[in-house]
Amino acid sequence: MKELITVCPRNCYSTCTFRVFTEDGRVVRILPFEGNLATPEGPCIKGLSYLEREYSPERIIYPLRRQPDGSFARIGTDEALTIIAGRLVEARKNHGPHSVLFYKGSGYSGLSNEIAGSFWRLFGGATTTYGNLCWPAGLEAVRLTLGEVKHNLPWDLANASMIILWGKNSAETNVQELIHIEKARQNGAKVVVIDPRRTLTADKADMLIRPRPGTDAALALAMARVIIDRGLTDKEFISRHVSGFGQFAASLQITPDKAQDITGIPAQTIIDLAVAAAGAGRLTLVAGFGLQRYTNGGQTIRSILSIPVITGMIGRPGCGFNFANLQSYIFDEVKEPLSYYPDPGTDKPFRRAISMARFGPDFFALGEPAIKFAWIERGNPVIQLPASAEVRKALESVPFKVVVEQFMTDTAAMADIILPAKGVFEQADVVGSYWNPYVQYKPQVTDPPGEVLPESEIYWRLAQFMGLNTGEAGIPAPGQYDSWLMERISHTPGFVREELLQKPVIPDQNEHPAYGNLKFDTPSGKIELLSDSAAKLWGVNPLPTFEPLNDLGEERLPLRLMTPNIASRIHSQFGNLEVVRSVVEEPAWEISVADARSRGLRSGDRIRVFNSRGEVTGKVRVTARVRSGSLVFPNGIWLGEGGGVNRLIASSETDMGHGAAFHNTRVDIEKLVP
Ligand SMILES: Nc1nc2c(c(=O)[nH]1)N[C@H]1C(S)=C(S)[C@@H](COP(=O)(O)OP(=O)(O)OC[C@H]3O[C@@H](n4cnc5c(=O)[nH]c(N)nc54)[C@H](O)[C@@H]3O)O[C@H]1N2
Ligand SMILES: Nc1nc2c(c(=O)[nH]1)N[C@H]1C(S)=C(S)[C@@H](COP(=O)(O)OP(=O)(O)OC[C@H]3O[C@@H](n4cnc5c(=O)[nH]c(N)nc54)[C@H](O)[C@@H]3O)O[C@H]1N2
Ligand SMILES: [Mo]
Repeated sequence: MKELITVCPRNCYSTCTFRVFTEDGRVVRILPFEGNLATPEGPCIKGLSYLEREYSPERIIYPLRRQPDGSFARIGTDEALTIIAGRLVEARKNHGPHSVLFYKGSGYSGLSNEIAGSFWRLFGGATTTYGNLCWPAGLEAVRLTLGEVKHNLPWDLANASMIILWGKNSAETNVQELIHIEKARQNGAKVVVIDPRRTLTADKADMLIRPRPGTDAALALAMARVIIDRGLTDKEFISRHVSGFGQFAASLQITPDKAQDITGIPAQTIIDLAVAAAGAGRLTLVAGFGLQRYTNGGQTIRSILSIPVITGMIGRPGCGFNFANLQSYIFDEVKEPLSYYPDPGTDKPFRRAISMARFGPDFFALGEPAIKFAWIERGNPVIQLPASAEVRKALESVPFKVVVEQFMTDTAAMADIILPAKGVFEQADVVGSYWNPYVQYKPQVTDPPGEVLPESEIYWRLAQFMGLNTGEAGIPAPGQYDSWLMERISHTPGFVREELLQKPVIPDQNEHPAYGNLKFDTPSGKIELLSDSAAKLWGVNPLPTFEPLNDLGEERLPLRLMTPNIASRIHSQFGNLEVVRSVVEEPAWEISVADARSRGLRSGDRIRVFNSRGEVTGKVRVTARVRSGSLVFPNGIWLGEGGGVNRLIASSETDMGHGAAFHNTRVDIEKLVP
């Protein structure tokens, strides 16, 4: 048996390291790698399921072409690439390069993804997307306040005396974080969860606080007011390191009583929580991504962040604000937060871009040239983008579509040609993370099956068919890929290449505790509670404020729709695997006991969920885990399994960062008679 150390390249906080064993070129076993202090217990069920995923009989391993009757048939790789190259050249010649849409999702992370950008640049540009479905409102809120987006090492949580998991469901979306939270608890720390749902994480906490969705800023600002009114701030820290404190303090209109009306949390609970947080000594506040997927998401994160700021809990062990840690995310464009926004000055010649959150309306507003060719990789936009019915219509209007995929997803099913995508073990790469501080090398472990080619090679071959000169373009020839990767790493400061090939490496420049030198890369050089940039860039109040949710014209609908992530999937991935199906319940529409009773619903009943945008049908599950007034269904469920929640969701952006305000949605339901 051969053993290698590798890493899971999914878009997930944890980015687990694991040991993989092969026999006769086939992966036979996966075990934890204890040397990664963030993920010593190894991967979750999804990582373990790679044993099945890579060899699944449902995997697409040959190029497929749509037939006149709508079915797919296998074709040769050269034939597929010749057809694609011909279509690309034709589109560019007749309509210009911007008639080609390049859409990339978040299905795979690794340095090799850069090669796609090199190809489309060499092609002469394309229409692409800007913004992001995931986290940009929060990233921008943290950047505006602290200058950079980083936090302490994951295992530093063990040093905290109080941990507030604010809209973070670690037990499902970052399960390894619980290892460090459990250590803190053993050391006597108190753990509080703030989430409208009674999550699996809440089951492991000392206290659960359940605000109405989208009202967290009111809760946070009321807490800040209590802390200030009672003289519990860190005055020296504020005078040295915080800009705008006076204006912030003077602006706080939300009393605990008022916050009770807005959030539904008793005023006394708000006061007690504020006093406990200010007196904790070592408070780490961990904010998830779910609560910033609202029209007020950026302002919400700024409001919550004010609590560790005014109590001086920044730049010390056991303290801080954990949203994302981009210190090892060194290869991804988001490192320069504004660089992926449309920049008419520099970007236009190469790129025409539409907002990811507003994909449907922006697509139809594109003007000339219209999209004649779409290339989709690493993503499943037909079900993961908001207003998905419009997204489908947009893609239906495109005469020729290529999807690079491992499985027959709802998006792949719309392709004219499907190119099979590489599996996790089939190409070497380097992977960063937004939580795990390590940069990790992912060796090639097995050969790809069938005619699977990694994207780097698809692009190189395609360029040859099109007569493009890849020489200087950063698109390595097949035999040159490994040296391309090593060359690329060698430009990154703080790397010992040989060490990286052996085990995960924390870059030299990793700062711990984060902001330990108390230097902040903001215009004032201080932490900015008052941010002129926030007002200038995004048109929001320069101070953190509570903004009631914009209900997008559907105020009268009774239920707020929440579409969180679940343990058994990464968004739309993994749900098709036998091992995953064998351990999880079928997805169902979760509703509170009170809302179920008033509608005469019982678990197992079928319902129609609807609003002005569309409808979805499915089974209900009545549960005490859901707050009354909310309806919960996970995102990522395929259409054939009863998914399609994004049909109900509007294409609206968050207040900053061009994120998607998925959770602003209101719906109504109706019992279906069997
Ligand atoms: N197993 C698994 N792990 C994952 C993923 C996955 O799909 N599955 N996805 C990965 C990716 S790409 C991402 S972006 C992250 C997502 O990780 P998170 O963003 O943390 O996950 P979500 O489930 O969207 O939201 C977290 C919690 O926020 C709560 N929430 C929603 N609205 C509010 C609100 O208004 N106030 C408060 N206080 N809480 C609220 C939800 O109930 C949920 O429990 O996880 C990563 N890890
Ligand atoms: N309603 C609602 N919708 C949401 C969210 C929500 O909270 N609510 N969350 C949003 C968030 S946070 C995110 S990050 C997005 C995620 O949405 P997407 O970015 O679309 O990501 P995935 O659903 O993970 O799908 C990725 C696809 O990539 C494929 N893939 C995997 N590896 C490779 C590879 O190496 N090459 C290629 N070519 N393909 C590969 C997988 O098979 C999978 O089909 O969804 C968003 N959608
Ligand atoms: Mo995400």
